[in-house]
Amino acid sequence: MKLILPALTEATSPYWRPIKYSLFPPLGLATLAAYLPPDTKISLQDEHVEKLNLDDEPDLVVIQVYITNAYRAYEIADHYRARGAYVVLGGLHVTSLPNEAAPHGDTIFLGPGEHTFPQFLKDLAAGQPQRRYESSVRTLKGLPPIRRDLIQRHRYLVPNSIVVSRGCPHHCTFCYKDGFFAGGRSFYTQQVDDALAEISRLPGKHLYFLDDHLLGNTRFARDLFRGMRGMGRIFQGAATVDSILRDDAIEDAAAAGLRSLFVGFETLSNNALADAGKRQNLGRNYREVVRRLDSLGVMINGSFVFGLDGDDRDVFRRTVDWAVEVGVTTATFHVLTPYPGTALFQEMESRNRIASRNWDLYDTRHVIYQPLCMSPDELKRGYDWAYQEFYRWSNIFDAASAHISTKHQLKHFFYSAGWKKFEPAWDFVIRVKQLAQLRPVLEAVLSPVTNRDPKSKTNRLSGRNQPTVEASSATRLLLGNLSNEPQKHQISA
Ligand code: B12
Ligand code: SF4
Repeated sequence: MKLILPALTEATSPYWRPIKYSLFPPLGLATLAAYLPPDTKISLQDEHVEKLNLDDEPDLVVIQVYITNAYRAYEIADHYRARGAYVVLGGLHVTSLPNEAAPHGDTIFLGPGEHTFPQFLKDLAAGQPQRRYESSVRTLKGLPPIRRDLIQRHRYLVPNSIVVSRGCPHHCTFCYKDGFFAGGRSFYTQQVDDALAEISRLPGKHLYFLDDHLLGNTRFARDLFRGMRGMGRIFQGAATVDSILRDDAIEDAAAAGLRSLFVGFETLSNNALADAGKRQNLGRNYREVVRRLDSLGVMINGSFVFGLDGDDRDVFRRTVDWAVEVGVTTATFHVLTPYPGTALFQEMESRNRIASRNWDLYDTRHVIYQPLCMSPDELKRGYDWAYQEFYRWSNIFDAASAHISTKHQLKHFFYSAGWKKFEPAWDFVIRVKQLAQLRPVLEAVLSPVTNRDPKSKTNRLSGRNQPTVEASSATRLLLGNLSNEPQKHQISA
């Protein structure tokens, strides 16, 4: 039996970042593999990190299809069907466009696979597999332990990725979530004890929770984090702005080892938030979000979307300036992308605003629709500019200086620079298969910060526009001349 995560066509493009694709192993497939009989001979291949062996002759081939790997997934599926294998396809893109996927598979799956895949295996064993399975039973109770033994840990920087919930309680119009979970619950968690058991099975210290919204269920989150205290873990995850301000779950998370958080700010405009159905962000004080995380020593990966209907040509500079000023550690910018199956796609399609159906381009880096307040070219150039600008040495330095403690400043600097400024070094380490050697470095950068640093008195978020003299001079000493860059250039968009 063979399980495959095909790589995206973009693997040959100049934007290809091997490190981004060597972060996480194929968790979805390892989850499905747990339902196979223990004596099955299984091969799990991830094309992002290894060359596929396509000369074998498996009986059953299981392929996971995202939007940007869809064409490659279909190609591999056709190949194995021609060799006589039984091929099944599932995942987000198959769920969005089942009719497109169906001709390439013997069976297709819509939605999460925890209930349908074991049912299919029974039907297959009985010689009566169906053409199509749609998930409706949604529970993570009794989930068998993920087959992590099939994962080649040495190929990933973060082999300990984990999900303890599925979906999200919110309904943003651009998100994959509502389409993927249609026909059943769209947000549910594991039992806390099961989640803790899965965590304790993971070796090492560092974990990355890939849940859409780790604080989506406050009670679950609190119990989970309280159970994790004393486990000596450090971890990263994702949550919404409202959940950070809502209660003290974020403090429990920090006490349990949370060191960096992906936060969906998306836009600084209230109108754009309302348009995108992102009600949970409306009227929230973003600075307060940053201040709270900063006070807990949690670094921020801020997510921002460009091209929402209210966005004009100034949106790029406004966003980057804000992110640098408040001290966002890393920023992930996206060109608004209407994924098929979302409310946004339907809306744009009904207004003839979809400009391309080439799924390879649906990677949040290309403009595949007609924006309202600028041209597609302006949007693309503004997006490129924002990345360049945010990750200029001088801006990395400035953003790092926004924090309260010196240690947080240094961590910010190394994390942000390490992620974006040393691409050739990452490529080399991946080529010589030594990624695992860098895990202790990552763990060191994620080590705790106590904001009782005597040298730190205030920061920009608490009202002053400059970091404390002592703190910034310590950072400057360490960083030397790195920030000696020319003046900021004008936005090209
Ligand atoms: C980790 C992650 C990545 C990692 C790699 C993932 C990996 N190695 O598996 C990296 C960083 C490389 C990445 C990259 C990208 N990602 Co990504 N990623 C995720 C994330 C956060 C978690 C995925 C995960 O592990 N989920 C947990 C597991 C358990 O769930 P799962 O993988 O979906 O598998 C379940 C089901 O889908 C189903 N299933 C899947 N396959 C099959 C097959 C069969 C036969 C069956 C029965 C069932 C089945 O069963 C599994 C168990 O329930 C998701 C968000 C999310 N919550 O899913 C986004 C997400 C998948 N990514 C997304 C996107 C857009 C991208 C990028 C294009 C972004 C970019 N700008 O570069 C790239 C391209 C990826 C590609 N290869 O094409 C979108 C996909 C949208 C879409 N409609 O396809 C998502 C949903 C994020 C979002 N909210 O928009 N990503
Ligand atoms: S909060 Fe995030 S995961 Fe939840 S619906 Fe909105 S974009 Fe999707």
